[in-house]
Amino acid sequence: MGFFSSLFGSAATPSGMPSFSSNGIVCPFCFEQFGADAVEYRCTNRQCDAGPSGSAAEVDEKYSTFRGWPRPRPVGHVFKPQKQGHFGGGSVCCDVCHSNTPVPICPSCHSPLPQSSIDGNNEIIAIVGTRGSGKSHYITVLIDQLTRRVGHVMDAGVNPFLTMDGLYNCRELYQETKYKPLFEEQHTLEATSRALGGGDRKDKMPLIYTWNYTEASRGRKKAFTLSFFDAAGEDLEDPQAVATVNRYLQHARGIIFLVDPLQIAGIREQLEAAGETDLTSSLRGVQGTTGFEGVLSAITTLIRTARGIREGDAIDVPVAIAFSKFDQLTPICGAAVTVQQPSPHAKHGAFVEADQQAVDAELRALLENWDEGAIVSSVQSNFRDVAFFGVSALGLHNAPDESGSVKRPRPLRVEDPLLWIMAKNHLITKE
Ligand SMILES: Nc1nc2c(ncn2[C@@H]2O[C@H](COP(=O)(O)OP(=O)(O)OP(=O)(O)O)[C@@H](O)[C@H]2O)c(=O)[nH]1
Ligand SMILES: [Mg+2]
Ligand SMILES: [Zn+2]
Ligand SMILES: [Zn+2]
Repeated sequence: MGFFSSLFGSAATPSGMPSFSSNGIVCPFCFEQFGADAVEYRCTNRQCDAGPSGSAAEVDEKYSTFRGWPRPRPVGHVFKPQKQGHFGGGSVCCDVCHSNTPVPICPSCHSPLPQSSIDGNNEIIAIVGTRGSGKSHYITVLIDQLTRRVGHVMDAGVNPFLTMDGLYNCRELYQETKYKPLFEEQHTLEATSRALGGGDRKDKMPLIYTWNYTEASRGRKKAFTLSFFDAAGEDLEDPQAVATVNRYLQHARGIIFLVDPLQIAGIREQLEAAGETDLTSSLRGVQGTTGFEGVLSAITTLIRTARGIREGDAIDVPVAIAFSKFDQLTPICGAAVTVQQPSPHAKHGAFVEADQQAVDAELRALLENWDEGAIVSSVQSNFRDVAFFGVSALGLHNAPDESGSVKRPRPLRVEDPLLWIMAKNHLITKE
């Protein structure tokens, strides 16, 4: 419960003040947790010479390692504030050049911290799933929807986080690694690289946005950080590598578990019986994967260990089980009407519970029909709060051809799982 109380705790903190709740701050880059007084700063003054005169500029080993740079680079003098507990650009001065525009950074990875994270308002939504389940395409299309449509119609500003010194620029990162290949070149994205192994890891850099909104009840301006980390399915299937995403899961406010319906035997049989034989293009990397059950158990074990929740006790993090590539299921889910309709939530400016319940009921019924009801029970036996969703990143009649070409994505309901988690955490209203 300490987890959720941190959210409410910070909501009660006067805006602009750091939250000193015992849970402290979670870095949206490395997901390490620390107290507000541990925040360090980086001087942004290019003339600032941190070393003894004539010596080389200070290299940042921590940040270079985090970014996977082959050689450590100087990116500005790092210091701890002299007077603990002072926040905001104006109140902290560089101990060398006395410049008063330093940026707050994470003590663990030296990444710049958005103000909303320093305020303790971090919303880490973990997006997990087996290899090839569609995580990268989903994140790409979800971010496009959030920044272009959903935020706007919900009266929220969804802004990519960037630093003035250009060290981190979420907009560019998203454009280069996600938007350009999928929306402009109209080609499927490559399988995500593993977390370990060094090198330039642009596709493993979390994409960080701030969601700025006005609190409905009190009219106050508020903001929280949304951090999207595109894990590799491979990492989630390998018990050794899964530790690297451990912290990410540990601090998640909610989990979006993408399930590739084509990886589920009962569904494949239905599709084959319906005469759908060409499923190959959406099945990249499926051979030899651990499958839904394996990843589910790896993730539940991690969360249990990290949060000290005993086997048998339900985990209280909301879990959205989202069937990806739902476009492929049209031939076999004739009875499901709601899930095929456009998402109503954003238009209403609130989360429409009736719609979510209808979708959830449809999907549970479909799973029963397809003899896959065991999926429902296995998720429910571990998590208290489970809802089923159907999403499509690419949209109807847009499955990639053999060369991986697609048309511009026309997504279906990609925002629903995220909005459900946000509503669960009282960040948007329900109706
Ligand atoms: N029909 C259809 N196919 C999709 C959709 N999204 C993804 N795919 C297909 O599924 C493949 C895998 O998707 P990715 O997003 O790369 O999967 P991933 O979960 O990121 O995979 P890893 O990075 O290996 O863990 C893509 O190359 C597409 O062929 C969708 O909405 N509809
Ligand atoms: Mg991927
Ligand atoms: Zn960090
Ligand atoms: Zn300085």
